[in-house]
Amino acid sequence: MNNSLENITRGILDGNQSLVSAQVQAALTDKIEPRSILDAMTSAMAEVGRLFEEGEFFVPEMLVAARAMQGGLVILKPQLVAADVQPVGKVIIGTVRGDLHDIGKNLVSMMMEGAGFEIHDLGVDVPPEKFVDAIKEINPQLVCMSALLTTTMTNMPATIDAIKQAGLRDKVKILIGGAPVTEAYANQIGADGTAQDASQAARLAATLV
Ligand code: B1M
Repeated sequence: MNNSLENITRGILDGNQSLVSAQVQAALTDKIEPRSILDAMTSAMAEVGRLFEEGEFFVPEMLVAARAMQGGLVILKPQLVAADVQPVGKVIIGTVRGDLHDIGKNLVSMMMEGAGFEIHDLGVDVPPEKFVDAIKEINPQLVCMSALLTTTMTNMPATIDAIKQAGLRDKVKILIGGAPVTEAYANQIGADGTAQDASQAARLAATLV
C-alpha cells in the first residue's frame, strides 16, 4: 500500500484528524485515485468497528476515529463530486430518528452527488414528519434513509407509513441502507430498494429515477 494510504489508515485508527487531512491531501497530490483513498478510509473504519466489537476500542475511540475520517472526507469530497453537472434528480437523505451515525449517509450523499444528483441532506435523528415536510418542499424523486442500529431501523417503516399517510408514496422512490439493513427487510417494509455500500446506492439511485 502507498505510504499516504497507510498513514490515512493509521490516522483514522489513532483518531488523528490532522494527519488524515494532510495525508488525504498528499495522496491526491500523488495522483492516487480518490476511489482508492475512500476505500482505505472505509477499511480503516471497518477495523475500528472490529476493535470496538472485541472490546479494544470504546465509544470515545470510535468517535475520534469518525471525526478523523470526516476530516479526510471534507478534502476528498470535491474530487468525488463531478463539477457543473446538471442534476439527474433530486434526493432527500437522512439518518432516521434516534440514530446519530452519519458517516455512511454522508458517503452515500457524496457518491450520489458524484452521479449527478442534487442532494438535500436532512442530517441525523430525522423524524418521519421531517421527511414528509421535505418531500412537500423539495419535491424529490428519491428519498434515502440510513440506519446503523437494529433499534433504529424500525423507524424506516414508520417513516414510510408517514409518507403513505401524507399521500406522497407514489411520488417518490424509497431507498434504504445501513449495516443492519437487508434486501429481505427492504422488501418487507415496502422500500423500493437497498444497497450494501455507497457506490451501489448511487448506481441503484440512477436506475430508480
Ligand atoms: Co456506533 N455502533 N454506536 N457509533 N458505530 C455501530 C453501528 C455498531 C455496529 C458497533 C458495534 O457494536 N460493533 C453498534 C450497533 C449494534 C447494533 O445495533 N446491532 C453501534 C452502537 C451500539 C452504538 C451506540 C449505541 C454505542 C453506545 O452509546 N453504547 C451509539 C448509538 C448512538 C446513536 O446513534 N443514537 C453509537 C455511537 C457511535 C459514535 C457516535 C461514537 C460513532 C458515530 C459517529 C458518526 O457517524 N458521526 C459510531 C461509530 C463510528 C460506529 C462504527 C464503529 C462505524 C460506523 C461507520 O461510520 N462505519 C460502527 C461499527 C461498524 O460499522 N462496524 C458502529 C463506516 C461507514 C462508511 O459505514 O455507516 O455502515 P456504514 O455505511 C455504509 C453502508 O452501511 C452503506 O453505505 C455506507 C458506505 O459504504 N449505507 C447505505 C449506509 N447508509 C446507507 C443508505 C443507503 C444505502 C447504503 O441508501 C439510502
